[in-house]
Amino acid sequence: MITIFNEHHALHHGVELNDGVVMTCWESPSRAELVLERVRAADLGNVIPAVAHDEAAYARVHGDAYLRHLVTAWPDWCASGFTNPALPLVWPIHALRGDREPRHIEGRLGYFAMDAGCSIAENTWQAVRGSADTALTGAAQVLAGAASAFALCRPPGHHAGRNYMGGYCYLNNAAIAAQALRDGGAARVAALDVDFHHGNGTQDVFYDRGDVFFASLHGDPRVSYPYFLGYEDERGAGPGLDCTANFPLQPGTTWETYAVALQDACTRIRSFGAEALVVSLGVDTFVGDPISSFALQSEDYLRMGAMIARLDLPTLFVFEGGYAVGEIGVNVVNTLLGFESR
Ligand code: Q9C
Ligand code: ZN
Repeated sequence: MITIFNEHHALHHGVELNDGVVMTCWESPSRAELVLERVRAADLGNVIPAVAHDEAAYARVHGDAYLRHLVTAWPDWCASGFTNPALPLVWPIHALRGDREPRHIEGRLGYFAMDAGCSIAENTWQAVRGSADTALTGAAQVLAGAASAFALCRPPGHHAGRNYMGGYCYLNNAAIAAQALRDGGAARVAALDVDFHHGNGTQDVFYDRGDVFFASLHGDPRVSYPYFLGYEDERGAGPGLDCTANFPLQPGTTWETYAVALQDACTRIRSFGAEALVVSLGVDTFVGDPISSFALQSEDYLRMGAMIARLDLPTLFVFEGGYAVGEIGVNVVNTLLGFESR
């Protein structure tokens, strides 16, 4: 399996609120480097650089005003006299006006964000677009006939919606890749999200569409981030009704329980008639993850990969979360090796 990698990912290491204090994010450059190291050690296959894409490819998934915000946030933040990483501090929740984009950068940051997990600094945009380019390069590999590919994206993408960032995610790499597969000729595409956290952004992008199926296995939103999406009764809308499937799972979930839900998700994807598959591959389901609560073991990822392979679809793996850096390489590469063992 070919791996796509963009070295500019390292230009970005954000800050987030942790225990009431601004700290560097769990989502760190070392994550991608450790996965790459394991890809090489396991001889998974060639590693190729991401091909730069035009912003038009991102605009297939994201709104123009949001993309403009991503490009101008840092210069506008500096022009307002600020000097530290940009973070939002006010959000247009419920009864407040969500229909007006403020002009001031301080207001705009909240307008286009779901949380304070996505800081913006001088080189953030370069890393973010490089990550989307990594996914797009992977999609191109699959469209060219590769049975599978691994987009080693960083920063991750599945929490980013059409018009907002959140949870370390700015552009939705998996959604952009799924759309590229559609645009490249696949009539029906499935996005399977196995990150511990619900893929709220991917669900947002495809919720009312009948051509892209979205399935997510994740920590129950009653007790797990992102808290405000990912319930079982979210099934899609309009032409997309029953093209979204959510599998909320409880803290402590082991492979035994997880496998049942994953099999269900795969059955749904098979009956949908997908011609290509994008897997949002987060390994924060690992028992040792510092910010999540499932209990998968490293060997379970071999089984996960093998189960996904049984769908027998051209498959693009897109890297998402996973914060147990000691085991992150083994867990990711085990999934890919399990897939290849089919
Ligand atoms: N203090 C992904 O896995 N914060 N994003 C959790 C930590 C947000 C996770 C609380 C976690 C976002 C791509
Ligand atoms: Zn996650």
